[in-house]
Amino acid sequence: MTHYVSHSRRLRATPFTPGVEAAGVKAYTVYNRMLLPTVFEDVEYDYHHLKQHVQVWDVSVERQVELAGPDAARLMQMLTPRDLGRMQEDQCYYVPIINEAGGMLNDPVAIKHDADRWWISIADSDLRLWVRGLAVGAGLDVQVFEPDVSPLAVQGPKADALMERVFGEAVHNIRFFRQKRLGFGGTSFIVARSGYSKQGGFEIYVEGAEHGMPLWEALFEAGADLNVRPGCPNLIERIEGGLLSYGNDMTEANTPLECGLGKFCTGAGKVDHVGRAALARELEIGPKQKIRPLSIADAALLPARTAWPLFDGARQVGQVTSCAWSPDFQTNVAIGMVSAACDATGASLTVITPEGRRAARIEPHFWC
Ligand code: THG
Repeated sequence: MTHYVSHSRRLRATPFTPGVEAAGVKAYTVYNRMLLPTVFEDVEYDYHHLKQHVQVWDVSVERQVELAGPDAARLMQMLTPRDLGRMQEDQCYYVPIINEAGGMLNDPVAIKHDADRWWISIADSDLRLWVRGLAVGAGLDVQVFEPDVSPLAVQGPKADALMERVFGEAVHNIRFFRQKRLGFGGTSFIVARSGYSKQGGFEIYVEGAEHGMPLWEALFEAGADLNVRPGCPNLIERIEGGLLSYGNDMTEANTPLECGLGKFCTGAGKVDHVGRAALARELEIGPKQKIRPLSIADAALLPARTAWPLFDGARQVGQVTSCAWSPDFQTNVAIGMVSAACDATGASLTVITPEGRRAARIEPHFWC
């Protein structure tokens, strides 16, 4: 199956699109109404390279929702059950965002500039509208808008080496999910140790689209002998690592407890956030289903385009939401939403895939 993408203003390009296309991007997906590369060489080649070297990723689709004003901190805490009370000004927090019924609206990274200014680095849903609606409804003194910020990720085992060459030794002192403002050319960017892979690395929040290509070019020039390549979030690697994909592995129909994000609900019952009562109720009775790592037997399966029903004998106990063949583990690695009644590790299940019925097993943990 080969298709083309029809371009228009509605499907936004990014500040790095000229670099991505000159490098020969082979496929895109659409995320937050913007282009997200998914393949450069092929998914398996990109996967091995990511685990061995260093890649530069155009993740501009991680759009920022900026909260600015005297009520920014109050609004930010209304949005999430994670307790933000002790968050330092150089920290980034992975925060579940839920509606009044406890349903997941997004699973972004929050960046605190100071009490009056925050960025929410969003997954694929129109979160800005919800945030602005809440601000208007509650009569808060805060601006809510999408700033001209485009994240560029540097991921892989050689990310520290490459980043040092462009931003200096200060990069080594940035701890996991912390950020520092570092100079580049005549400007400076927030650089965080974070990113949508388990291989380590950084995200550079590029402020001002005009700075995109100069930074892209500087990274490729500095990294030639490190075998730097353009890359993108890799389906195989992110499933092995258990990194969730909003819209795929969970939707508004799921709660943070179902998604395994209970450990981020540190403010449950303590702070005032939308969905507090619903979350409290669920904490008492426990989630009815949970995200689980699954392996699926036999030959390589094509990626899932729909949820695949999962059975224990004749009883449906859930669905597989993401799947890929893992060259390193020589099995199909998958993420599924499985009934809590059936979450015994090792449970033998059956999954109905477009390529037929397969044996599936709940794994004790994700692969890396
Ligand atoms: N970085 C930034 N923005 C993002 C993403 C990102 N926006 C979209 C999407 N990714 C949001 N979803 C996630 C999912 C997982 C993580 C971050 C954002 C993540 N999780 C780590 C984990 O699960 O191991 C660590 C979480 C923690 O310990 O705090 O990194 O990638 N800017």
